[in-house]
Amino acid sequence: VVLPGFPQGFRWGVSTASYQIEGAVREDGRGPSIWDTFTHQPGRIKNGDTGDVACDHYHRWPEDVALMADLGIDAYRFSIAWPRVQPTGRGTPNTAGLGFYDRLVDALLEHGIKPLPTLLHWDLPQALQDAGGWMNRDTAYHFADYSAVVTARLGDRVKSWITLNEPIVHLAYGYAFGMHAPGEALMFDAMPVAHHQLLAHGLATAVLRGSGAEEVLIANNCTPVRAASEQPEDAAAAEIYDAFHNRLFLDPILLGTYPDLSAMGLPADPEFVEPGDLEIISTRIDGLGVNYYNPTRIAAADPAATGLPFDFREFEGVPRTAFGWPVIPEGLTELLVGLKERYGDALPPITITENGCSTADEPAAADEDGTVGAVHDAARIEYLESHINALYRAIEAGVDVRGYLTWSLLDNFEWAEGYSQRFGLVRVDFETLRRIPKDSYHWYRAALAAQRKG
Ligand code: GCO
Repeated sequence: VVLPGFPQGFRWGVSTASYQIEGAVREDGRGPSIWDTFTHQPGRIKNGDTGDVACDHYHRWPEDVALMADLGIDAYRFSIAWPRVQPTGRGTPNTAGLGFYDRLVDALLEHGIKPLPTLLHWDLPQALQDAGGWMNRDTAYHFADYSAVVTARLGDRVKSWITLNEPIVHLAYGYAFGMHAPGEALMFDAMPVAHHQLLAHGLATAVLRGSGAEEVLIANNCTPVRAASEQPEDAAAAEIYDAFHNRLFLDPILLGTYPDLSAMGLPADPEFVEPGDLEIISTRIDGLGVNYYNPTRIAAADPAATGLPFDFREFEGVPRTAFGWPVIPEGLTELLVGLKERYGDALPPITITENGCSTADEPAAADEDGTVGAVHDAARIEYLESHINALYRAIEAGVDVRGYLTWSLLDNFEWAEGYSQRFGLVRVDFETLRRIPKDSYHWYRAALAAQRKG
């Protein structure tokens, strides 16, 4: 394995999310989430897949922790299912649900793996959705209360927290365009969803810190935006998209201001932003979680025709993942260096909280040495190696990056794609739920061992 030597203390790990792996959706008092509702609506998810069983991690977690221990990671990012902790999103905590995460945290610590929980990776309790979900400002306050409940139980052992996962994707896919739960297609009338998630993040940051957290992060999906041509219209459209995708969830937190989104119909002073909100939202964070998959290429569009002031264009002549996503590792260097240029001293240390790819791998019938069932996911190894190298170049260029967590430990429920896109270092046979470490697992293990040797 040829990787450069990363700084001492750099954290290596893997990421997962509750609804994507846990299954056991009706056990131990868990309430329904918006993803339970959505996946059971006909036509929403490829092949009619649901997260009812997923990887059955809720029962098989000891095996999964053993896989992580053997992998030799420093940190594990998982998410806590709010409806396990508060089945209706508010009120008395469900101790059985909390107990699951309690045991998981203990097992991780026993193996020297630092737990890095995300408080919400999209699986909002359905009862809160029934009251408007993230369109309703109250959800932000419920989230702060939920954060207090979780830290009261885990905060003695968990010192690093991530508030929300990818508020931009939840806004866009969940509320504006409707391909994710809750399946709303409000277009830019969905903008309160951005603000209320940001408010929730700020309120929870204060709660977490008040109860002894040493590190609070948010995990944002970030993409470097490239204009499709040198035409000024395309450059302007790329600026708008950058403001929407990246700056909408970074400027308020890091600078205490909203970017100009007038081109997307957001007034300069929307009524849902109340006095004092931006101070709460810009509560200092200790780290920025960056989820990176690929850059985005944007051309101008006529909003009258498409409803959008930008249009997505494919990158040409680049390799693609099984999902069809372009593989452009230098986009990661570009992104991180760009963040540093834009935010300067306001940029906290970065952790890559997701990066990975789907591959169409199948277990091999039999290898020459007689091994049966190995999974030769060479494309994933190449993806990881090139992106980790790109990350290193950003560090060399002076960006403060403290960790890299790959998406994902296991093949899992990939949202609207169901089980058809496999992102795991470990293959999951969704018939038998058997785990099979892929070649990339063995590669990552060797890479981490080499880092430890220095
Ligand atoms: C996220 C991501 C993950 C996905 C991964 C591959 O929001 O954090 O959507 O949950 O599985 O990004 O698409």
